[in-house]
Formats: sequence, C-alpha cells, structure tokens
Amino acid sequence: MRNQGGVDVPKGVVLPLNIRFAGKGQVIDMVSLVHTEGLKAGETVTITKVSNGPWTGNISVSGEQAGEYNFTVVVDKANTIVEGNEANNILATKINFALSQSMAQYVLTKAIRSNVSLATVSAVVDYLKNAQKLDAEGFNAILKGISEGWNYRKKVTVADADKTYLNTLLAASTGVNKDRLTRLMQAWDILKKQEENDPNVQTVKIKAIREMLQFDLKTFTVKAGKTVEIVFENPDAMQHNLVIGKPKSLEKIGKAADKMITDPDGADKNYVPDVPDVLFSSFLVNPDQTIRLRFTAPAKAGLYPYVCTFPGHWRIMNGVMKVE
Ligand SMILES: [Cu+2]
Repeated sequence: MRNQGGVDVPKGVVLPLNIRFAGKGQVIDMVSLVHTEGLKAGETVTITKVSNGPWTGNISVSGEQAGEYNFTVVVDKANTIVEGNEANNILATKINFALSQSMAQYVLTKAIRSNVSLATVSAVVDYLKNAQKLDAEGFNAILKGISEGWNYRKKVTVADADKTYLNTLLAASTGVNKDRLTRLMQAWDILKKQEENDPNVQTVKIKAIREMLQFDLKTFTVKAGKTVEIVFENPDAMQHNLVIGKPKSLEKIGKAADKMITDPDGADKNYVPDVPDVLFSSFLVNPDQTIRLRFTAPAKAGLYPYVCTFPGHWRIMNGVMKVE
C-alpha cells in the first residue's frame, strides 16, 4: 500500500484497514489493525495481516465459484488520520477466480458421490459411458465418485449388456481405476467367482473381526507353488486390506504403511507401501465387502506374514501364511 496523499502517518499510530472481498454471493469482511510502523507521504508498505479480536492472521481469500470478485480496501474508514482527499483512502480492484482443473474434478467427484448412493446400476453404467467421452482426468473423477459413493450393502442385479460393458471396461483398466472397478464389480456379483472346489485352487477364508483390528485366522498353510485364493470378508465398520510379505518383513511393511497416513494419495494406493517386501496385496476392502485375492504361493517354504496395512492396524491385524 502506498501513501498517495501529502500527509505522513506517524509511527505508533494504527493504520486501520477495512477489507471486503465480495462476489458470487460471497462476502468476506476483514479488518487489519496491525500496522503501527507509520507511513510517510509517497511511501509504500506491504500489510499481510488481519486482526481477529486479539489475534492476527494472514490476509487470504478464495472464491468458492469461478468468476469476478470485487476486492475493496478502505484505509482509515473513520478518517481519524488527517487526509485532505478522502478518495485516496479507497482502493477497489477486481479479481478473477478461474476454476482450476483439479477443482473441476473435485466438484465432479463430489457430485457423483452424493448421487450414486441412490442410483441404480444401469444409471451408474450410463455415468461410466458418459465419463468415457471425457478426458482421462474427468473419467477418473467420475469413477472415483462412484466407487466412494456406492452403497456396497445394496444387492443388485445387473443386466447382461451392462456386465459385458463392465468386463470390457475392466480389461482396459489399470492402477487405481482397476481397483475401483474391481471393487464395484465384486459388489455387483459380476466377477466370476472361482469354483471353490476346483482341485487346483486352495481357497482360504479370512474375516476381519468387528471392532478388534484383527483377522479371525492367525495362521494357515499352503503348498509351495500352488494357486491360492484368499476370500477376505470385511464385516467391520472400517476399511481393511490384506498384504502378504516376504518372511520376517512384518515390521518393515507395517512401519512403511504407518508413514502413509500423511501421504495424500495413501488411500488411492490402498495404503500398500511401495517396498520390495510386499509380495501380494488386496485393495482396501470396504465395510460389508468381500474380495478375492488370488496368487501363486511362493516356491520357497517358510513363514510369510500377512497383515492389514491400514495405518495403525499392522501390529495386531496380522497372521502367518506357512508355505510348505
Ligand atoms: Cu485393518
């Protein structure tokens, strides 16, 4: 701010600012009573603090919607500091807030999330079809909204045409999108369940115990090199996953997982740490969801820990897979 007048503001006198940020139905008023260093005629100072009762904070505003906002600063509104031309005491300017790409995605995810909890599967399939007309980021935002908003307790019947579409979409998906789609399709009973009496596949059933941060199975044994399918059921109110690691890697994996609590992408990574000790991992299993994790048992006999890597769970939510 520059003193445009011909009068010095002496040191020790508070230079009061009234700041208004307004537009798009939003009005934010701020008062700054922090500058007491004086302001000579023609001098420029930067004032970045506002007052809030006895506290001060940074001047910071953000528009909730894209568009034009008016930013007005009135210096010495009560005119207690002598100034010949009061018009010098007002600064008005316009600020434009653009909708950023990430904000558009955020809004899209949020809108879809609140909508799908009551939507039918065929409506959700239509969302996905429309999402494919968008760019990759738009598609990701919509799939994220669906996977977060879907009510996994709901039992649904999916039309054959939709099943075909979803299977094709899944085959073309990778990474977090594949996880999200798999989770939805398992909940919709689309993904083919392996025959539980297939002699070539050993099925192991594991459940999370409600409110205990524990698996109901502390140990199981598999044959080296054989196909194993873990059916992991989560009747708990929170998410869990199941990660199998190399022998003696429990603590290393657990500590790496705990660090992911501060990773903004931790949940997208299913809280599975990116360390070579991880052999097989499921995605995060939602409450009331059952997933299947299929893998080939290690060729080497040994004790392989399995663990939930949701931060904070690993110390008790673990077990041992014995390979022989
Ligand atoms: Cu857990």
